[in-house]
Amino acid sequence: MKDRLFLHPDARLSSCLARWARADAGSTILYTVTLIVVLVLFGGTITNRILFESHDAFQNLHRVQALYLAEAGIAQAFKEFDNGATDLNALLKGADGIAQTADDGILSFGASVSLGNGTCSVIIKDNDEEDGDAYSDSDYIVEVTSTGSIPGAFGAERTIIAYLQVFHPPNPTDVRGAITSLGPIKTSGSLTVDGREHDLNSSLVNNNGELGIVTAAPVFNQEGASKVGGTFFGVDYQPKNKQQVSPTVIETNAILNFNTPDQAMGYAEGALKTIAQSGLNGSQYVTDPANLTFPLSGVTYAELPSGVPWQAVDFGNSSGILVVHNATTDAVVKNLNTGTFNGLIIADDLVHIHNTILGAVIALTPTPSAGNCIGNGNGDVLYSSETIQAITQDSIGPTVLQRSWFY
Ligand SMILES: [Ca+2]
Ligand SMILES: [Ca+2]
Ligand SMILES: [Ca+2]
Repeated sequence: MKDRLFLHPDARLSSCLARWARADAGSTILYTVTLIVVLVLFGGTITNRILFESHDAFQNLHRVQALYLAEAGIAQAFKEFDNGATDLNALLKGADGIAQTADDGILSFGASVSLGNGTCSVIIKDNDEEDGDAYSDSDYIVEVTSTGSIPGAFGAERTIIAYLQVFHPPNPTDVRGAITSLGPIKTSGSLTVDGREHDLNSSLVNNNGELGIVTAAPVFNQEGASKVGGTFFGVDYQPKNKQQVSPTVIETNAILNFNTPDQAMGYAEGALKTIAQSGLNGSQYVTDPANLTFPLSGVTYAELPSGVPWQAVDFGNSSGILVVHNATTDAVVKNLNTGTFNGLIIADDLVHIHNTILGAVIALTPTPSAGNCIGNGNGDVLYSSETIQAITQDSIGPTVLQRSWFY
């Protein structure tokens, strides 16, 4: 008889439990391994995500920094143009004066400047003004490209292109007197013409001015109680009447090398009109003075028809460069009765200054219409190179016309 093995119920139970335990141990390992795999995958995803986010944050930070660097380059170019006369044509060709070489369009601070943890690179080019010549500027506008760069794996580069309009400020030494005229001049009434230097507040700056009257005509007529003063070779002469005036502050038969307002300013012909028409800094261009808005600022260009004088002017508190001119050099502005004008007035035919002008006056016609009388009332023409310079910088200094950002 075959022995049959009978297990005690407790033994069966423990055997069962052992099997279960073995099975359980296997599934626990599987479970643990699965969990580890899930955790590794999940952790990896999170780590990747964190890394990605931090790279993204870095890149964003660097993009912002690069944009600021590009802005700094535009600001630096602006500052350079603002510092004084800038010969755009010379700049387009670079220091070697030759077109199409490596230094073309590089400003004084160089092609690239290190700033913070990056660099900014600035280059100027002529804008497309349809003259077919990228090395000859004819509209005073140049294209400034500034690129800010942050180096490295998560670096960034941003570029700004700005169009800057740049005009030469006049050299005040070209304005040789409080009143400079290509024609004969007569002063009468109690007009005061003072070529001594005055500051922006009309206060006297000693021994630093120009002549009172400079005229290309052979004779200057001083009449009535009108007074003329000025500075001759660094010595001031107070405004005095005809009997007491120092002849040194009056120059007759002066050689004046200009016939138009642009020439008087040293600009290319047409520049002042272009600025006036652009509306830059309040500039205005009119053919009828009734259309002017006061107070004047920037360049005001009144191209008046012959024989139609602009009369009885109240300047209010005007400033800038006022041009009254036409092609036949006989535009008339007459009876500048009230208000103040700070800056430079260039007129073909200027009759009767009765207001206060701080800066200087230039008259262009060799044959004034009204008996050459530039003033017969209570006017003051106070020479101020400081005002001319400041006003011109403000009126027609460099201006950003337009900007574009590139990424
Ligand atoms: Ca060059
Ligand atoms: Ca050109
Ligand atoms: Ca241009």
